[in-house]
Amino acid sequence: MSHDATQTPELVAFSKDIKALDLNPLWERTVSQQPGSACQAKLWSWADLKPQLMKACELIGTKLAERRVLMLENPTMRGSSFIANTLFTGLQIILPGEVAAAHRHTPNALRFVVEGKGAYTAVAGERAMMQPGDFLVTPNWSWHDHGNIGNEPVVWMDGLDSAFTKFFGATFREDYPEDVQPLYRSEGDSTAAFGSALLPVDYKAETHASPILRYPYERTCEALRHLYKSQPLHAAHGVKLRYANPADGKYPFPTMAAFMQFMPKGFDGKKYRSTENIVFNVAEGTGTVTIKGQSFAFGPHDIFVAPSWCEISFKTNEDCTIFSYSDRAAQDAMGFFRDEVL
Ligand code: GTQ
Repeated sequence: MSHDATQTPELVAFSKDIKALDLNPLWERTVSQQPGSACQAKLWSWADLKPQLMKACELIGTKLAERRVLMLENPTMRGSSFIANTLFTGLQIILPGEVAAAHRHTPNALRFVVEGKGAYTAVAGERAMMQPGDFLVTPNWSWHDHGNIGNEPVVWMDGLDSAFTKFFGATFREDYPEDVQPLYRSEGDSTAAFGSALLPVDYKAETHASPILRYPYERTCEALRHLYKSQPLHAAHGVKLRYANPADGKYPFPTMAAFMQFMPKGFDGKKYRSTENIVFNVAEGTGTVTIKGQSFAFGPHDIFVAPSWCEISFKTNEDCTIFSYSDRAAQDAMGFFRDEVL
């Protein structure tokens, strides 16, 4: 129906009258009923990020900052602290000898290790050393603290679903009474119990998050390399695997999915789009990504965001291994997820 047909003097007067009651006619709806969001595609280069992280180290300690994190904010969402409607992305740096004190919160968090060795995260009584390329899980409401017992700065990317808790009005946080939580499991316990396609015989999931604390980079790369040699490439993704919650085969979080993909040198991928909001972090390799017609050259440790329903395609100059996370878990659970290769 044409807009004009709904603009008779009677209807205009009616619309005006009901406004006083905080009512609006659906036939004048201005909100778009199409996929996609107002968010922008953007790439943050490691060349810009690293110096600012080092500068932050000179200016503030982890005692004062609690977490020394630079938040990557979508230019269309200034002041929100979010990189897309549904996702938070931070870059965290911790210096040798520093501790990021124990706390817990209702948002789930993931870590993707970018650079440096010698840092650990402790989650619910178990410590895991973090190596570059590792993907780590911090289930919601679990106590967590981080520390660096090595001799170089360590940087990782934090992905949180805090946009969800904010949306629902369900954000809670608490400090642990000590800086460092007591450890009551041995390092490697969660890997031994859940990390080999085996489960403890009477295991019943207590949370929706994966019981695996650390998904090591070497094992992920081994799997990708094997499949690259034995199977045809996906036209848009190359070889792409999703990190699984071993307890149910679903996602590591009820909200967020995480992935690693391998695209060989010279890969010229098809365009793809999905309803996911996706954040990428380049583990290895260089190439060009085109998002909604905008091309970005990328290299190791660059971070870029592809908002919902943006066409995305990859071209590589070298073998590329790229981590990503998205809101696909939540969209799948709600039946909203759609995607297509174009
Ligand atoms: O390491 O616990 O980027 O609580 C934002 C909030 C990291 C963390 C962030 C957090 C953390």
